[in-house]
Amino acid sequence: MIKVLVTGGAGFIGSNFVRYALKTHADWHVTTLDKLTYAGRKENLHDVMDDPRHTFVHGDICDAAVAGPLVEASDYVVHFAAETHVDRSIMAAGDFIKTDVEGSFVLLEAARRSPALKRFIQISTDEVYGSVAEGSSTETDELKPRNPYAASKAGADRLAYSYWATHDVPVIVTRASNNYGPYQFPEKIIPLFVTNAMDDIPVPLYGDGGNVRDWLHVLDHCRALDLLIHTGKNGETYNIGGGNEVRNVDLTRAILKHAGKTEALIRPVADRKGHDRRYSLGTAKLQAMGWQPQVAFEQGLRDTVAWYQANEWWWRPIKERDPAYKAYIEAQYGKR
Ligand code: NAD
Ligand code: TDX
Repeated sequence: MIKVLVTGGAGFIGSNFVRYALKTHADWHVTTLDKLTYAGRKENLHDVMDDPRHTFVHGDICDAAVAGPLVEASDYVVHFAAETHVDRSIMAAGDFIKTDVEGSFVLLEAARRSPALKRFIQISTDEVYGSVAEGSSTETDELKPRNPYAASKAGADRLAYSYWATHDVPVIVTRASNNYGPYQFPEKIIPLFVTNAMDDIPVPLYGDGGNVRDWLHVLDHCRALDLLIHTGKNGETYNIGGGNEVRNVDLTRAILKHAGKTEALIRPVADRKGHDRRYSLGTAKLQAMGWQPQVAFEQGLRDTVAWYQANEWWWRPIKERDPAYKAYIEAQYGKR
């Protein structure tokens, strides 16, 4: 059995990756290491918790006593665990530095002591390039992160690279664009807006709604990671973009249309501080390896809206019964 450690496997992308990995690779044993923060939920893995090829470990990547032996026992590490919400990093950045930078350091130190380790996939983000006025970011572009989340991810991104350059740890760095799909925590724009719309609650659109994000279906992301695990080159960085650049206002209109609601639900609110105007990824490097996104955005968005409509069991407990979530929504949007 090939032993794969997935950190942050109870989060949005991590849980989709765990499910994809178990389905795609009969010879993989997957261990999820997750702290179960507000964003990590066992419900995200409900259908694979009893799979004999999956082990769930509740623990913190910053805890070397827990994380170290798991890394040392692995063939591949796919490191998703992070604090991930830009708005929360603007409110308070401490947890981002702790988990995204220091947590990555703990894992990399363990990787350094693991001669059997074949891959360490450092999941970075397109946000490390900062706002892109024109053209698209390529992997050799300068990093210009502009919010505390992006800066902490950039720190981890280069720290991981340094462990390849210095210690020969088999690191690959990936920078993906905005993911969408099932099991995304309802603080990010798509699940927040879909679930608000279902209940006829206004959707808070920041600024003039003209900010552009590139959307990547989470399964296309998983397929790219799978390819890189098998045929990527250590020490290299790979952009993973969906090729779907959409203004937030157009995304919002599409969500409302698929949810069967009118644009009267759009509520323009004060802009995010330091709001990056546009992200855009050049993906020629990955495409040259044979990867192409397979999910068309229009269909993927329609299916994603349908998933939240069909899975109220998953999100209603968060939105209606989690006091921490309600406090966050009030702090973020109450006076906006
Ligand atoms: P998420 O917030 O849904 O999940 C993060 C997971 O990490 C949660 O399960 C959480 O419990 C876990 N976690 C947090 N701190 C931890 C710690 N100290 N120890 C162990 N587990 C911890 O995030 P996501 O959207 O699935 O993002 C996953 C990764 O992909 C992150 O590294 C993020 O920066 C990156 N990324 C995300 C996107 C996107 O659009 N969502 C795009 C590019 C890159
Ligand atoms: O209520 C909102 N209103 C709004 O207009 C929210 C939550 C967001 N927005 C805007 C801000 C962004 O321009 O929508 C866009 C997308 O926002 P988020 O869903 O918060 O994502 P973003 O800030 O782009 O970051 C995401 O993509 C890169 C992920 O959260 C990161 O983890 C990833 O690295």
